[in-house]
Amino acid sequence: MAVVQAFPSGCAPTLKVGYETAPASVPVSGHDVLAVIGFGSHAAGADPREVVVPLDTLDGSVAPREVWRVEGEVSHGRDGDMAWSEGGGYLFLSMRVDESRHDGPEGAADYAYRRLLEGVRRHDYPHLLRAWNYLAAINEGDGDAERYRRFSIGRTRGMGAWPAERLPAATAIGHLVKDGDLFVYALAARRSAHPVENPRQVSAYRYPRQYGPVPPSFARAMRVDTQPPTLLISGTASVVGHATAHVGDAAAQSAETLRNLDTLVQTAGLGDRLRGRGACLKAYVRHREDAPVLRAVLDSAGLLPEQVVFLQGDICRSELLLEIDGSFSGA
Ligand code: 3EB
Repeated sequence: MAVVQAFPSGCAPTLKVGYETAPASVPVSGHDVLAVIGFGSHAAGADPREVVVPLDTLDGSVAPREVWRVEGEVSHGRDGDMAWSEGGGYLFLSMRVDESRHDGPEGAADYAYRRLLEGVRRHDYPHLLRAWNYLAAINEGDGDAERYRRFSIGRTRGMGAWPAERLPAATAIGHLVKDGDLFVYALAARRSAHPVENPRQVSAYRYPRQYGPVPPSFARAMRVDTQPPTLLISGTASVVGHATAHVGDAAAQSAETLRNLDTLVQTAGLGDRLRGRGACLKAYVRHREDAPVLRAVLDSAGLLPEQVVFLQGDICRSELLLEIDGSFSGA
């Protein structure tokens, strides 16, 4: 008789992500919970697995929590200012950095990424899959003084000699808390995954000089060979080649963003487009009034309302009106 294996050989361990609706006051429960991401202005609880990102929903509703579950027992704790949780082949790390103690976004990002890389090494999860970054006033400052660019420089410096072909998928979004902290959290794994680039776009780590002194350190997506596979999708916007497409036109930016998402799903070999089943997305919208047009585009693509959380946030290029990130499992 065949031995029952926890995972078929050649597969990555189970990773589940989904939105769960429960009041913020209800603590995280379940030994299989690796991470819980809440959105809003409430404080995070004492559990090191919990992060609360200071972004509000566009309609004033309470955002559902994004819950990451693994197969197996999760242990968790804190190492100074970094929270960690690990189990089932995955590691989650999170930090909240006061920029004023690091001389601004550049120093704060440098510090945060040094700490994250220390964490992945110490816990021995060498494969960085996904990183999320939320910082205040992301578009403040002109040209290379823009806070996003300063953040990006610091991130690259903090990552040191990390090779481009091993960069994680990422998100960088502006939150609206004046002088608020830099929030950084990341998912790493024991087993390697596959970076996916978008053939419609120049890889971000090869962006030309006009977008800043150093190109941003991220992959467009990461395919994890769970069964079925999981695609961790970076912040995706109306960028074609390296240029912003459809400046000032939220409807056209929405459609272009969806084309980019569909292309990532196809390129990763997960089907011909991003369909409702298996999607868990966050839609970041700069101007509240642009939310309905984006929602209409996502609806017509077959995405279900409960699979998309709409958040008010600023995008890292000031001409970008909206951005979508998340995960997709299927095929
Ligand atoms: C773009 O496509 C939009 O700096 O981590 C998207 C996702 C963007 C992640 C990052 C930036 C980042 O260039 C910007």
